[in-house]
Amino acid sequence: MSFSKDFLWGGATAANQYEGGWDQGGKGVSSSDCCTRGSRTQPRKVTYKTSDGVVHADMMFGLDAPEDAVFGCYEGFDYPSHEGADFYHRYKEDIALMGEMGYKTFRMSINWTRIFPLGYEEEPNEEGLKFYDDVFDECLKHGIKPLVTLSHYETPVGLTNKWGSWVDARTIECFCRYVKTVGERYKGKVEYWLTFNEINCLGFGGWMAAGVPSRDPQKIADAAKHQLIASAKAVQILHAIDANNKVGNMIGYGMIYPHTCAPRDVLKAWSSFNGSYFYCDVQARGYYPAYKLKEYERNGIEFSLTEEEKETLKNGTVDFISFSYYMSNCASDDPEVLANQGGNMMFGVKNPYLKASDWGWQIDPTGLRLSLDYMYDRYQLPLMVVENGLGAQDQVEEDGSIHDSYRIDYLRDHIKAMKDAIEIDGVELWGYTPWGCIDLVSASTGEMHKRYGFVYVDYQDDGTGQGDRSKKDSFDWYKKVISSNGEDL
Ligand code: BGP
Repeated sequence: MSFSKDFLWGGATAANQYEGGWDQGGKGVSSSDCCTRGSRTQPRKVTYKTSDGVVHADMMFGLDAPEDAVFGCYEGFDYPSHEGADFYHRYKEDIALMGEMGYKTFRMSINWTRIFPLGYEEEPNEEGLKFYDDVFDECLKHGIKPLVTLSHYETPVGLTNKWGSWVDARTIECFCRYVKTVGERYKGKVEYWLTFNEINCLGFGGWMAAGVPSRDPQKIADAAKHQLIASAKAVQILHAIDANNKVGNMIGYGMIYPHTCAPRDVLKAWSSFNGSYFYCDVQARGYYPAYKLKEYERNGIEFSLTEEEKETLKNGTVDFISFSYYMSNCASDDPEVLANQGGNMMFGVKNPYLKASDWGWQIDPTGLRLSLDYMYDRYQLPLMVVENGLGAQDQVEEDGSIHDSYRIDYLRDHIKAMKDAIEIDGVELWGYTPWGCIDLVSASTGEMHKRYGFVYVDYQDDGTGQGDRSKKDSFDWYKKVISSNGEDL
């Protein structure tokens, strides 16, 4: 036996890409609502207004908005994540499909702006609270335990427009009010929580991760500090509400190999790794690591913590660690290699031993085993893999069937790798929730045709389609995996 008898098999989604109903039920505007559709070659844009008119700025790398920018959804662009995959109206149908597959857990997020539309109100929006009550009841009816991300790329734009979102310490209090509200409301219904999705994205994707409209390193450091304090407070709030609550963090992770065994490449890989570990170190250990403090000092970043803040971090460490894993990366310190090699997504150079998805994400199941081993060794805490999967273009046959053997192969190999990490290396793994278990909008491109699901959703990039659901071949396969507790792959 490798997977424990109560292993949490399931699937993962996020409100900003799945839920839709972006302006219904009293919901406010969130950071992702202001992002336009992009493509593999065209970055998504964020829209804001200044006295000179509407600006469309690169969501990831080009965003440095002036102080007077007012973010919002302005005309002239389509916003596919406004509709998502319409979970808002179809949650019963979708959760029934998850139940049919035998899910033990369903990772989803609460959209903060459904509860506090501007982010800083004193009183919550009852209609929003009621929606998630219904969703959680539906999950429990099917024997599915919700795994809830408190903030998944959906920061209230009200907070950005008011004071720059997480750059300002007052956002901590707003977030805590939100956490307390949902923690109390869903007591007994939700037991597993995650604080911030891929918190380590803040360094290069401040808008996506936290509604931060700037790339200024000082502002990013301030936002990181405020999020880390908020995360620690959230852990304490949820523990105080219910001793059964288990609160984890969530980081975007993946092995970073040295491109060669040249010591300088090894050093480069090691220091690149610190970028992934920093947030996790604080959330799991309760203090800032030495390498980060040195980096701030070197780069002239102002940073300090009061005694009270230090206590908060110390007393708010997580119960478990969760991460997303799609690919591994390679680091090189050789200028010639860097100049001549195409990278793997955002970092590093291409690994010649690995194949890649159509989006250039290099496929590496062994990297997942190594990631689990590294994480477990570093923190000695239970782990969950809360995102993993293959984004691909699916072909619907004339009879409506979808033969996604490539997806099954990807997932099978990664499940085998998890199994080895448990059986051979002794890692404690609580659960596995493949990403986009039902098709949804891509975070990086804002498109529909990069699909991950076991369930196909008939929406296309141009907004056509009826949103009908149908099962792919991987649906029955995953059902069998769950019913055999990972033995029949
Ligand atoms: C992670 C995010 C998800 C998800 C996933 C896949 O970084 O947490 O929100 O979207 O990546 O990425 P994409 O949608 O760009 O294929």
